[in-house]
Amino acid sequence: MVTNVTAMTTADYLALEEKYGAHNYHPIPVVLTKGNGIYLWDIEGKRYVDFLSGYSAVNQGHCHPRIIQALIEQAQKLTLTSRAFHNDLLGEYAQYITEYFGYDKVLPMNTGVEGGETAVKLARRWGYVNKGIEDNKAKILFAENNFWGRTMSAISSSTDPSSYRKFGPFMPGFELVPYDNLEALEQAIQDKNVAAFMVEPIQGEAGVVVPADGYLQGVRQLCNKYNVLFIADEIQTGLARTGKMLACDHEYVRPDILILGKALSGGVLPVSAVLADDEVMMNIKPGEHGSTYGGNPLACKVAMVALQVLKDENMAENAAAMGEILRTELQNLQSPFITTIRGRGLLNAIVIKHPNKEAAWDLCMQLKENGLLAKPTHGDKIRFAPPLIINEQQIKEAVEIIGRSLAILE
Ligand code: IF1
Repeated sequence: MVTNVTAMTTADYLALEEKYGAHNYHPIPVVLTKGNGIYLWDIEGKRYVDFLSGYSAVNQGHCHPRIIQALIEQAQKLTLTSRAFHNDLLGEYAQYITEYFGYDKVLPMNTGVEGGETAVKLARRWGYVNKGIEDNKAKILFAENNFWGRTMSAISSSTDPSSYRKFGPFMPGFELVPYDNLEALEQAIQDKNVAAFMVEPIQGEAGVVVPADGYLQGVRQLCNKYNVLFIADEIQTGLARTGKMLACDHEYVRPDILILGKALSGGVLPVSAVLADDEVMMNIKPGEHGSTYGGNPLACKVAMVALQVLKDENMAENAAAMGEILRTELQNLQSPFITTIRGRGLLNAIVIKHPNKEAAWDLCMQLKENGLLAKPTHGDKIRFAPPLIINEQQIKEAVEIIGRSLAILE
């Protein structure tokens, strides 16, 4: 047992995790102990600008006072009943979130990947009941380089070997099409056994890949034409992150099934939601789907406040404006090592070009030294996604840190 916690160093914390925790991550070696707004503090008291936002779970900023207040108040009253009984917040929450996004019904889950699983089940069921697909023949289409989590279903649709390798056998009935390619989608979607196309409006894990203008409109039209459900995975792109409440809003497109997670709780606890109209949702009857924690009163209360805060503080508008400034300021650095700056709102990535394969990691280490936290992905990309409450002054300070840190690549 650790007795003298105050004396522990960063190295001690790393060693403890390494010894007793599974090695399924390779984190930046910083041990965080406090968060507030756009800032994080490590155990040595050093402050950092958070440019990851818990992979877009803390859009509202760390420990947002209204969200934490709701959490504390509800935690002292009632946290979980299971769905064996009713609780006095689920109905209110269901009304709130369905009116907020304009769908008939919500199905509450916890993690993002459970939201994806739920959407796939809803789509298969709709395929059999409504579209008349022969039993067990339903297909779901996914885009290449998708990411929607780590369950067996999610990795069964993955094209990333580090996600699926040596975890087979895989879920049948999943097919892939290239992302941002409407011709290929039209080819695949004509198959009468296709129930749904599940897609991220901007691919997150793939490295913030923004499709061509008109792609989402095109997806919507093809889904209409061939009677296929459009499932939007907005777990990472939704909730104001890209400068609109939903990334689909950029193209005025309404998916048939909308999956939300991450910032739905402002980073406080896992809360996900699947939204759809009755034609899709009412096919699932009592006993056919659920979760112990899904729809718990603590999650319902926190999610309502987390959503309200996004609107009250105009976070979508701020993300749009600050994203423009961030990308412009990054351009102005004129770094020879940054080949691409892309993104929408405050979901952005840069691509590093450097003879050293470790350059993106080295840059992130230097960013940490200089007080900014970001994480490389796929070797050469770095995601820049600060909380949506960041202001212009803070963006400029962050870019100053980035500019200064780039010097280590020279
Ligand atoms: C990890 C990235 C982000 C997601 C989309 C569903 C889920 C996710 C579009 C599942 C999760 C995560 C999980 C996290 C890394 C991460 C990520 F690096 F992979 F790309 F966000 F940037 N759909 N994304 O992005 O949600 O079940 O995790 O709640 O460590 O696996 P979850």
